[in-house]
Amino acid sequence: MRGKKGGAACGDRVQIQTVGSGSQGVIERILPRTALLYRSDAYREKLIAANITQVVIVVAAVPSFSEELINRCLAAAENQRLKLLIVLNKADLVQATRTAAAKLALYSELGYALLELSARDDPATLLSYLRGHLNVFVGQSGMGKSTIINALVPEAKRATARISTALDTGRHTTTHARLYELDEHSGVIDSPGLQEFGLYHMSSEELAWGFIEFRPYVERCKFADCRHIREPGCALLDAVKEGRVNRRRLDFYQALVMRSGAASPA
Ligand SMILES: Nc1nc2c(ncn2[C@@H]2O[C@H](COP(=O)(O)OP(=O)(O)OP(=O)(O)O)[C@@H](O)[C@H]2O)c(=O)[nH]1
Ligand SMILES: [Mg+2]
Ligand SMILES: [Zn+2]
Repeated sequence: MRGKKGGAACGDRVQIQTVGSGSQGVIERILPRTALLYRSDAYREKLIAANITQVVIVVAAVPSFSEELINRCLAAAENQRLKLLIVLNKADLVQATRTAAAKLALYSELGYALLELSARDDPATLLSYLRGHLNVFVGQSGMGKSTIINALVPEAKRATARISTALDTGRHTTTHARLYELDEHSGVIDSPGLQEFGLYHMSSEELAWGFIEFRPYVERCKFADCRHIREPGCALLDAVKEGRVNRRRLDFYQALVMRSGAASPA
């Protein structure tokens, strides 16, 4: 990258100028992106991947996964108009997977594709979901993102590592995102395990949009700038009370709005 370092994300298309014998080059310009998945806190943004069309959230029963992180990924991806797929990996751990699957049932009820598999036996079932997309695999450390990618793309030879059972976490084995082609029209990006998925850059309006089942209700609230916390005439709060929207999702949304200090719509 010429000048200031950084700025490009895995999946970016760039214009380069070759230097010397032509075996090296400098990035002159990042071409316009169709999508950008990134996270942020109050101080900075961290790019995850660019130009992707589908986000594959990889979870597993062991180590235990954070449902809050799933909701954050969903909200970010929805706001980039990306397709989503949730993969429950390590299905060979039968007992633990059953409990995890029960938790995830909510997301398939919402309409998200949910696929149970084991990277150890048959990740090929995943291929049909990935074709035709530039996919980015995201999730906590130790869920098996790199193991699945190795099974799909043997040349990838991504490092993988045993999880820490003492800490119930992965070991942050993958340190850099990398793109692998599946065929001419499809690719997968392996990315480092996420501990957090800050959404500081999203307004409360965008956050609410990121919860797909809220959409029919939020436009019926009495106040146009309703943040759906405890405002009178809030159609979303009514929908939750009447059991038409799952309370767990409202809780995740409200925690996000409060914690990220999300701005009210202008
Ligand atoms: N039992 C079982 N273990 C698996 C499966 N997939 C992956 N693992 C194991 O889970 C551990 C973590 O796998 P990784 O592929 O390194 O996980 P990751 O998501 O890439 O982790 P980071 O790179 O740290 O984000 C390794 O010991 C894998 O062998 C699976 O389907 N079943
Ligand atoms: Mg990895
Ligand atoms: Zn409302």
